[in-house]
Amino acid sequence: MAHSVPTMAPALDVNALKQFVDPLPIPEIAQHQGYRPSPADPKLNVQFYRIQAQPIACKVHRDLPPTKFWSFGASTPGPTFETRSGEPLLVEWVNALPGEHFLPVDHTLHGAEADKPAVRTVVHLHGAKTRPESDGYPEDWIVPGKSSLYYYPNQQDAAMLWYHDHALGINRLNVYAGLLGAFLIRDGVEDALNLPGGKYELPLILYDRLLTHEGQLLYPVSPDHQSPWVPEIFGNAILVNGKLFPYLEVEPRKYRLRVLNGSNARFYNLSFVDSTSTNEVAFHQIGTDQGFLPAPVPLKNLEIAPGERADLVIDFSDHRGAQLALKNDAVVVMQFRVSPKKVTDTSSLPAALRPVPKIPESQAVQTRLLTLNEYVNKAGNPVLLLLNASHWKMPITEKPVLGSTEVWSLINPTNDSHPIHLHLVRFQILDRQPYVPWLFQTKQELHFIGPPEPPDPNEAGWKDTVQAHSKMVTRIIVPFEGFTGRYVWHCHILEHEDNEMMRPYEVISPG
Ligand SMILES: [Cu+2]
Repeated sequence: MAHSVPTMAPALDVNALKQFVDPLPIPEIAQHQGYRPSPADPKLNVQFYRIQAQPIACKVHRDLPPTKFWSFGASTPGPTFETRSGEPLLVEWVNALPGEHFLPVDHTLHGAEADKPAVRTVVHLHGAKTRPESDGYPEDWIVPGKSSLYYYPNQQDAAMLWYHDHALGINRLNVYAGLLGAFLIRDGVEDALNLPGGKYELPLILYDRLLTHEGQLLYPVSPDHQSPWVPEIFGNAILVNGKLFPYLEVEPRKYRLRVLNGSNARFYNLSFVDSTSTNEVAFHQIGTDQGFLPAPVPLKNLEIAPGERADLVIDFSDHRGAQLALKNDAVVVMQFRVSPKKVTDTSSLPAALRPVPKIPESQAVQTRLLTLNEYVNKAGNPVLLLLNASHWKMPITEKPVLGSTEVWSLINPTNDSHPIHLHLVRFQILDRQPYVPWLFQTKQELHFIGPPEPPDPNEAGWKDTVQAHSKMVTRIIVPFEGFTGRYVWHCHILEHEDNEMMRPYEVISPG
């Protein structure tokens, strides 16, 4: 990234900390508190959960004092929901936070003006097919002392979703504070695959944070006191399930790792390295944002952008007694300690997972050309980001018809890759093609300078977030299924999203 990020206070030298002294925490499974009538069918009772956003303090490393966070429940990440496709549930999302924010609110950003309450929350279940009133529309925020009751039908394929704050203008601060957690949907297709399960299936929720010498969260500010917003943030500490440099004792057998990039802005390039041989260990990706790929994809490294998920299977059986490091490029993130004792592994890595039929392009009734825009000041620093040169408050321009399929061409003239997420729907990536940005900016001409590149094999499944690369046109094909109403699409770099790189869209009824 080209932009330098100024900081307020001296940051901790994380490399001075001892590595691998804390075991990897596994977030607890969310427990329901009885049953309530379903809003879809009052004769039917569904599981009811109550999850509270609250301040906590917890240790990210043995040798640091407890860090202040905001979390859903007693830990951050919050509890993991475990549910099955077709089993609906209700969640009462409670805001039990204090009245003041502990991170720097920028009152010049849309929705975060000085007359708005400083602390606001609204929860979005990323990847869920829900009605608009339960989707966490960024303006549907609530203040401390209030709660919202959200209904999740879970009428969708097995996948790892995640819940996080989505409040307009302060979403980046609330997620950074710790308001996120995982949500697993399971189904019969998954059951039949005999993948590693139980204690052999683990979430790996990655996010980076900037820590001070006192081990507290630091959110950097710009030199402009009126507008502290910064275009991106990169932490000195990469946490896994909330710990810095954790270790995990594993058996020499297959494990299933559910990876989520929950960072505000950091893209990861992950690999597993055997400390004795320094060789990168091969693994398989079996699923993406919206569930299983057609077949396992062998990988040596995984590129994952903010908001994306990857379902991995790694086999430690050839590494008895060894230590493997999970690395982001050259940086160590965590350690796997493989026990020397031989074990029997009855789980499978099937050659075929499920069919993912390619949507023919001819099915699309409309193609939308949508630009990703970055505006810089005289010093060359970004000050605003937009989608299709439109602000949040401008009238809705994207109104797909329920049941129809569209192609969205994401035209990216900026120097950054932007992970673009659409609420409600799942989609497939058609291709990415390099083009000449100035010809499009001046004459609206799409002049391509290379062939269209198909998605990588590990992206060729159902997605809800796509990396729209710099100087490329990224085309996705989207069936608009589920519900009518107002949703959003946005960049999942949270600093971008909070500074207008988000737009409403509306699914309308046919005829
Ligand atoms: Cu962006």
